[in-house]
Amino acid sequence: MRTVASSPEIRIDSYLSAGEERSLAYDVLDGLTRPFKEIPPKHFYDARGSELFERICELPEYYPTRTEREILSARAQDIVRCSGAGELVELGSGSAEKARILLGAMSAAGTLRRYVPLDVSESALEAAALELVDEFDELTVHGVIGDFERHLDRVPRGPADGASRIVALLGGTIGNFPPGTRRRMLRQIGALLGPEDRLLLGTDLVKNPAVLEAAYDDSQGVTAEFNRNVLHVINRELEADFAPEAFEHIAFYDREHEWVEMRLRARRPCTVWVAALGLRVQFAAGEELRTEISAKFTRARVEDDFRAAGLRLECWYTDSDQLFALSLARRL
Ligand code: SAH
Ligand code: AVI
Repeated sequence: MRTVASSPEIRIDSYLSAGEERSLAYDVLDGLTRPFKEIPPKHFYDARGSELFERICELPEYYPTRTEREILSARAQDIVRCSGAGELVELGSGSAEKARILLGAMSAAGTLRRYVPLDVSESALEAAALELVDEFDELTVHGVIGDFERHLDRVPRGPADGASRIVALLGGTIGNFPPGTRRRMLRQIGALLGPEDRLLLGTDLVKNPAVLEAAYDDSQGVTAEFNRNVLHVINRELEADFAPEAFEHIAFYDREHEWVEMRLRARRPCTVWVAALGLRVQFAAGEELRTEISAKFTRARVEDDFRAAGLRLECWYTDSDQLFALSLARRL
């Protein structure tokens, strides 16, 4: 562990560095030598990837961010009143733009104490911490730079006086895990909850495939650039020689699995050398590399996943067009 920042208001601990490079190396070695090539989506998010994601959130086609923000703005008071929480833990916090809404409601209720963001992106987490302590006088931030698949046990314990907390996983990020991993993650997140704590989970909902496909293949090509960013990350971190423009961005809705899949398709045959791994990888023309799944949910699917993870749905909040949902859950 390395403490990246320490002041009366902000402490940031990092569990990445050497461990993170190893995780990318493992994922590349494992994922690019499979019969169907695959890289997990967490490797999109270096500083450039986090900026591209912020641009995606502003796109007219990408409805999840603005819709979840609207639901939160309408329901934040309810959520804070119902939980009495004074602390917000946010997994995959990014720019913390939605946390700001919840922290505002806690501040108005007079309960606000601490924000605990956890993210792989150091740049996004540091910027968010600085902005938030400026905005809320009573707030302290304890940030954790880490991987929520490996470092949930590094999330600091809840307030010493037993005050309750909300653990949030927003934006539909839970949908980026395959179904089995998703339930395992929910169970591990559930282990962070005390009896009075709540999980706040954002899930994108099943809808017209045309709306979904446009959201992941925008007309300005920002999502395509975000998708190809993983190749830039591998080039830089593992001394590889991918030509990102030789790969076409693909996004389609898989009706059977009810998820959007993003892939990169080789426009021509290519051979890639990954120097740090001593690995040569061949792509045939048209061969695809899967870079992300983004599962879409129904209320029944969320309830089933909660039950399987030892949680129960307490409140279900959605928008008038039923595009996106926020669930408040607690331990069974
Ligand atoms: N919660 C924000 C950001 C969602 S984007 C929102 O709702 O808009 C997903 C975020 O999760 C990014 O900030 C990314 O850096 C982070 N992330 C992705 N995989 C992660 C992992 N395995 N561990 C920790 N953070 C991760
Ligand atoms: C972070 N995650 C929930 C986004 C999603 O919609 O699955 C990532 C994303 N991929 C393409 N656009 C946005």
